[in-house]
Amino acid sequence: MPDEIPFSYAPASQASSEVSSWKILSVEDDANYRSSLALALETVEVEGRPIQLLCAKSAFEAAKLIPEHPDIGVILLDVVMESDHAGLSLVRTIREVIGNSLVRIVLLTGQPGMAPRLDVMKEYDIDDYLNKSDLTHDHLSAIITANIRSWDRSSQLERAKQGLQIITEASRTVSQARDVKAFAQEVLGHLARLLGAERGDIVCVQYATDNVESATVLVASGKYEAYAQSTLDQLPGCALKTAIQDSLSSHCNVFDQGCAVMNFSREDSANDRYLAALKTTRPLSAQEVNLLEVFCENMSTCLTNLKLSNQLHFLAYRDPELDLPNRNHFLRTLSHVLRSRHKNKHLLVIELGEFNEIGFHLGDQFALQLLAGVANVIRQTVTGIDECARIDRSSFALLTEEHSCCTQVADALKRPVQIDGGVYRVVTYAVCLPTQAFEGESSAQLLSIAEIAIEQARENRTDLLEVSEMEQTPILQRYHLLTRLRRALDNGELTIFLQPKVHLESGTLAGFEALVRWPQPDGTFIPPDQFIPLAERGGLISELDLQVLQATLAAVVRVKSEGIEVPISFNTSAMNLFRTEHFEAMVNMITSSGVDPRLLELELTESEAATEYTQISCELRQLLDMGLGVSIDDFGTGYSSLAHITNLAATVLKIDQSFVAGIGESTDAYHIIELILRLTDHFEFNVVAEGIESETQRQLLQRLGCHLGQGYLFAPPLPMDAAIKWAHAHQS
Ligand code: G
Ligand code: G
Ligand code: MN
Repeated sequence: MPDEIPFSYAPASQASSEVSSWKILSVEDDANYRSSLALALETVEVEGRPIQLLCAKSAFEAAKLIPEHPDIGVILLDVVMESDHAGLSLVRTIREVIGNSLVRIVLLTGQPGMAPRLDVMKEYDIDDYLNKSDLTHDHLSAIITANIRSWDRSSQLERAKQGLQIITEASRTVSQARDVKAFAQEVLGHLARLLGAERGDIVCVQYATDNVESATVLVASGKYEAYAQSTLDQLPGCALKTAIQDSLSSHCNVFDQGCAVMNFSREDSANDRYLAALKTTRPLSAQEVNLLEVFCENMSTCLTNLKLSNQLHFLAYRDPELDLPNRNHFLRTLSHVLRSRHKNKHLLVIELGEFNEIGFHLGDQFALQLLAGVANVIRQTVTGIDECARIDRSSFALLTEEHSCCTQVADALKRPVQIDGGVYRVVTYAVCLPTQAFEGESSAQLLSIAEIAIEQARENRTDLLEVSEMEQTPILQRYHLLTRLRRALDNGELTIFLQPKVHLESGTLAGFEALVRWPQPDGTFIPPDQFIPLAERGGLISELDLQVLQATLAAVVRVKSEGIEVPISFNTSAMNLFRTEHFEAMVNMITSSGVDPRLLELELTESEAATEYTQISCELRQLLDMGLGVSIDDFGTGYSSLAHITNLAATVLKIDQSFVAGIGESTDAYHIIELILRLTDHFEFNVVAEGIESETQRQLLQRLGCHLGQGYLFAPPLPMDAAIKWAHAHQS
């Protein structure tokens, strides 16, 4: 529903003046049929715009074309081409490997009366079908129109969503900036991303209301980069300078063709004011202007908050958005209680569900109002409480004497919440712990136990989870595992195993992958899939990955001293690369080790958090420039599809084990691997197949042109000495 989006999107005709065409792709191996299709589409118009027909003669040709034309709206797909399965395999490739979930797929069936089964349409995410013999102009036109309209609508929504996501993210990172300059630097990056560029021609200007002539460029990027710290006067005369001057005299935002000037200062703010101005080579669309206005509004709020937090020391203990005590304050109160004789209290933590989603769809402001509504319900239900604190973006904590208060709050939140604009139903999760049962834990520990329990409550959709049976809850087990992992990291107990990567033809050594192992006193190992996700959630993943890197560097040195010179790869959770501190620590560690960077490769593994890989392109490029290899793990699953990585700085793709496992069994898996290999060739990636377990798999992969692999067929991950022995026996 468009009305629910916090800004309206403009119809395409308004967005730009020229009449562009809709792109449709026909995938069809029958030349006659292709030309009759072209003829039939010649006169079709949708919303006054003509159709541009692209053609592919095979599934492979199509798979190559689609990533190059992300604006294809509809694909007319013949089912039977190179093989009986070519059409359906291509659908999976489009959705999973190329990662295009928006394009509408219309299946063309050969025989009259042969509709594809409903379950097939659903499984393969196919939108419609058309009988080849039934190609009347009217029928075709109706199907094309309906599908183009629905694609147009969903891609506009998608763009709006991505824009809002960037804005939400911007508010988050910008709020962390400690001074105005860091703030402005963040703004540059976010603005560029909002307009879909890596870097933009952007300036941030600081001025004083009573002395506009004093305006100076605070930070700048793109072709204005050289003017950082200059006065505005020194900027050469250009359309952007004129637009900035317009804005300075009118105090308004200016959007004129390719120029946008956004004034971040509020009417009531102090004499210091800030604006950002950018210039694009093309006219801004109505939708972009809308987004920029929302961005400006948000940044103004952030700027106000930044100034406030700089000025007011007590903000350290107060949540400025809801004007409630914050996490720090609550921790102080909690440790007070734990140390006093009145420890017989109940800790209640409450989370508002889907807070981020509400923010994306209905705006941060609305989400915040709902949150405030929830806080009001809590405070009205529980009287005489010490405090109700906002301990995280979407959660509250409080302490009560009476256990019955906890159930009362949970019950009260089942009723709609009243906020300014009306009443709304909310989903909340709550956790209640008797503080007495957790003697010996610190306040921070107790609060993290409650927060891990909240995750449990969210998973099970429990509105009130009672945590009392200490030893038995999986929550506590996870918590204790996390504590042990912390200790294992402190004591340097983690080690690595090395799994060989081989040349498939000869079976000789091509490299190693370092895989973390956590040894236990009884000689067993806790497998990484049990503690990596925990480390990611528990804030230990950066430390863990750095220790593994340190061990990998040592392994390179050791292996080299044995006369073996092959690269060793180390895994890094994608979420780590989003953190500057981690990235810098990683680069420092590599540089100061003196190890030849060409003997190192970073394997980027999918994190729990959904990530926008393009945001880390810069970091990956820097590693490549240093000489490291960069490889994308588990390709074809989750977020690592072509849509996310074609523009990414990487050298290697690792085909996920699940595809390799299916290769001998399903034609589908075979075709997908074939397509991945031909596509990666096209995009110049090297490919390593993971999880090769049988000779058949190895031969099929080789036949498809895959040269490198890894798996139990050759060797499992091995301890250092065994790996060196293996290497000597399999040297090229
Ligand atoms: O070995 P295996 O069970 O060894 O590994 C399971 C998963 O854990 C793999 O997906 C692998 O990518 C991941 N993994 C292994 N070692 C590390 C590491 O050092 N850091 C990170 N982030 N992930 C790792
Ligand atoms: O996701 P990543 O590629 O980093 O993980 C490698 C994982 O695959 C590790 O858990 C490793 O132990 C495991 N592994 C390596 N070779 C094989 C294999 O041939 N078969 C299976 N099932 N797992 C494998
Ligand atoms: Mn890996």
